[in-house]
Amino acid sequence: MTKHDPKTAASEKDMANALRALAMDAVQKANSGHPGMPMGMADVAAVLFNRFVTIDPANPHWADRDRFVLSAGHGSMLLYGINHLLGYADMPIEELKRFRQLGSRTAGHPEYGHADGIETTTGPLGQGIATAVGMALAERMMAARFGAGLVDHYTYVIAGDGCLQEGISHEAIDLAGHLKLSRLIVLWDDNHISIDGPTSLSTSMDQKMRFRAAGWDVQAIDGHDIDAIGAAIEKAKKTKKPSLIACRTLIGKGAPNLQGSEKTHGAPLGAEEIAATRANIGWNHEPFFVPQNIYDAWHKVAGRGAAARAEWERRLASSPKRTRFEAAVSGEVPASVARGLAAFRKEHVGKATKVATRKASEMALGVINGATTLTVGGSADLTHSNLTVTKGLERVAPGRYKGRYIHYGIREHGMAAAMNGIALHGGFIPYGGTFMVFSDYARGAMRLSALMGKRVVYVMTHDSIGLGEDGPTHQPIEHLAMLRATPNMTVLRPADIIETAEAWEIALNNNDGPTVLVLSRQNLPMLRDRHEKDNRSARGAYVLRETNGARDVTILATGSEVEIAKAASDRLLANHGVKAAVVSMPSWELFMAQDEAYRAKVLGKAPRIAIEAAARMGWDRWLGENGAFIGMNSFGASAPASDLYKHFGITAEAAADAALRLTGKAGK
Ligand SMILES: Cc1ncc(C[n+]2csc(CCOP(=O)(O)OP(=O)(O)O)c2C)c(N)n1
Ligand SMILES: [Mg+2]
Repeated sequence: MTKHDPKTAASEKDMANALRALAMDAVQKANSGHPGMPMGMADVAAVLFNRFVTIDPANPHWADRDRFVLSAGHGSMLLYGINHLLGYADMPIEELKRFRQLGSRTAGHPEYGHADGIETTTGPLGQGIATAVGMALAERMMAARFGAGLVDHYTYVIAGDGCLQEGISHEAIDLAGHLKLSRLIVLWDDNHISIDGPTSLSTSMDQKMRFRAAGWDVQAIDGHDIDAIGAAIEKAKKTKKPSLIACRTLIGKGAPNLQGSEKTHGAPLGAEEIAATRANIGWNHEPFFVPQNIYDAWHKVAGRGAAARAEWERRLASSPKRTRFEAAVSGEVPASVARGLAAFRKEHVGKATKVATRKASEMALGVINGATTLTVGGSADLTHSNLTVTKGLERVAPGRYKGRYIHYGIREHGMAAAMNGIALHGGFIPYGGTFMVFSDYARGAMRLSALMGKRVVYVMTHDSIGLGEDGPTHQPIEHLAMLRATPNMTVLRPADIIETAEAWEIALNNNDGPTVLVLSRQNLPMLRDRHEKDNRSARGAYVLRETNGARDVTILATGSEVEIAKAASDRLLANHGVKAAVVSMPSWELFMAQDEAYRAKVLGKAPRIAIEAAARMGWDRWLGENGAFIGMNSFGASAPASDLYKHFGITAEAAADAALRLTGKAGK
C-alpha cells in the first residue's frame, strides 16, 4: 500500500486506514475488543459514508437522516471510529481511549443512548439487521404519510456471518423481501471467518441464493475494491427490492501476519503486529493520532449532511404537513386518548361488561386507534386470537405503506425486533401480539426493547392454563417470572375490562421502556363497582376489597385469578367469619415504584396469600415469611379451562383453606 501523504487531500483508502488504526489502537489499549471486523470492513465503511450516508452529527436526531446500523456489534470500534472522525461532539478521541471502560460512551458493544449516532443497541448477533427492517419499514410508512419532501432516507446495515447465521435473520429478511423495503441496504462482511475458525466449519449456506429467494437484490463484490463498493451501493439504492451486497473481505485487513485469521476476531493484535500493520498500511503516526487532512475528509461528509438537513428544514418550514409531522415525530400521545379511555371505563363499569381481557384490549384499542394515528399494530399470525386489529385499520402491504396494521407472519422474534426498529425510527408507537408462551421466541428482541428503554407494547394473550385445551405447550408458566425479572420491563396483567383500559393507557404513556400486556383468553367478570377518575392500575396494586374491621388475611392476585380471590374472600366471611382483603396487583414494577407507606397499606399486616396461575418464583417477596401461594408447580395440561383450574388446585376453596390454615382457624 502507498504511504499516506498528509499534504494532499485524503483518499478513501486514507479514510479507511484511520478506522483501522483507531480500532487496533483502542482494542490494544483496552486489552479487550474486536479489531478484525473494523479492519476488514474499513474500506466499505469509508466509501459508504464518504459517498452515501446523509447525516448531520450536529443534529443527530434529525428525522430524515439515513440510519446506519452496525449489526455486527462486536465491531463497535468501527462505529466509534466513524463517529469520532465525523465530529460527533460526544465522541472525542478521549472516548476512544476509554474504550470498554466503566462510564465511557464506548461500551464493549454499541449501546443506544450512550452516544449520538448509535441508532440501536447491537451485540446479540442478528438483532441489528432485524431491527433495521423495522426502521426501513417505518421510513416507508412515514414517507407514505408525509411525502418524499419530508421523508426520504436509507437504512444501511453492516452485518457479519454471525448475523446471517442467526435464525432471526431468516425472519427479518423474509419480511423485508416480502414488503419490498427497497431502502434497506445490507453490507455483508463476507470474510468466511467467525470465532471458531472458517465458517465452513459450520455452514454450507449459499447466502446469496437465500436472500434472492427472499426477494432481495443481491450483488457480490471485493470488499476492498473502492470503486466496486461505490458502484454496488449506487446500484443498490436504485433497485425496488432490499439489497444485499456480499463484500468479500479479509478479517483484520492490514495486519500482515494475522489478516484472514480468526485470531483477529476478538483479541488485541499485540504490539508487534500493530507495528507491522502501521508499516504495512503506511500509517506513520502515534496511537490515536489522525492527520488533519483525514479529519477534513470525514468532516466533509458531515458538512454534506448538514447542508442536506438545512435544505430539509426549509422544506419542513413551508410544508402544510409540518404540524402533523412534528406531532408524529414527537411521539406524544394526544389528550384525546386519555379522554376516550376514561369515557370507555365509565361506560363499561356501568354496563358491568364481562369479556376476556384480550377482548377488552381490542375494545380499548378501538378507542385508542380512533383517537391517535401514532399506533401501528400487528401480530405474528394470531390477529384473530390476539385481537390486535381494530375497525378501519388498513394493512401494510408490499409497496403500500399507508396502512397501520402489519401482518408480521409467524415470526415472533422478527416482529419484536422490527417493533424496536419502528420505535427507534420514530413517528409511531408499535404494538404487536402473540401468545404469551411464545414470548420465549421473541425474547432476544424484547430484552433489547428493555435495555434500550424503547416504547414497544407487547400484547401477549392466552396468558395461563386458562387457555384450556391447547395444552401445556401453549400454557405459559415461567414467563411472568422471566418478564418481571427483566429490568425496565413493565408487565401488566389486568383483571377485567377496566384494568385493561388502564393498562393500555399506562403502556402508551410509558415512553421509557416496553410494556407487556398479559391478557386472558377466557372471559372475566367486572371487578370494579364504580367509575373512578384515577387510573388505579397505575399504582401497580391496590385494595380492591377492604375488610370491615381489621384484616385476618390479605389475598393478592393478578389477572384472571382476582376473580378467584374475591370468591375466596366471600367464602371466608360467609362460612368462617374470616375477614379477607383482596388486592389486585396488575403490575409488580409499578407497585415497587410506590412509596413505602402506600405499599405497606396495600399489603397490610395480616398474613398473605397470593393466587396466580403461574410459577411461584418472585411471589415470596410479597408474601413475607409466612405466606401461602396458590399457583402452578408444573407444566399445565390439555383440558377445558375450568377442569384445569380444579385439577391444579387454583380455586376459591383452596385459597380459603390456605387462609384458614394461615390464620389458625382451620377446622373451627
Ligand atoms: C446471539 C449471539 N451469539 C453469540 C455471540 C458471540 N459472538 C460474538 S461475535 C461471534 C462470531 C461472529 O462471527 P462474524 O459475524 O463472522 O464476525 P467476524 O468474526 O467476521 O468479525 C460470536 C459467536 C453473540 N454476540 N451473539
Ligand atoms: Mg465473519
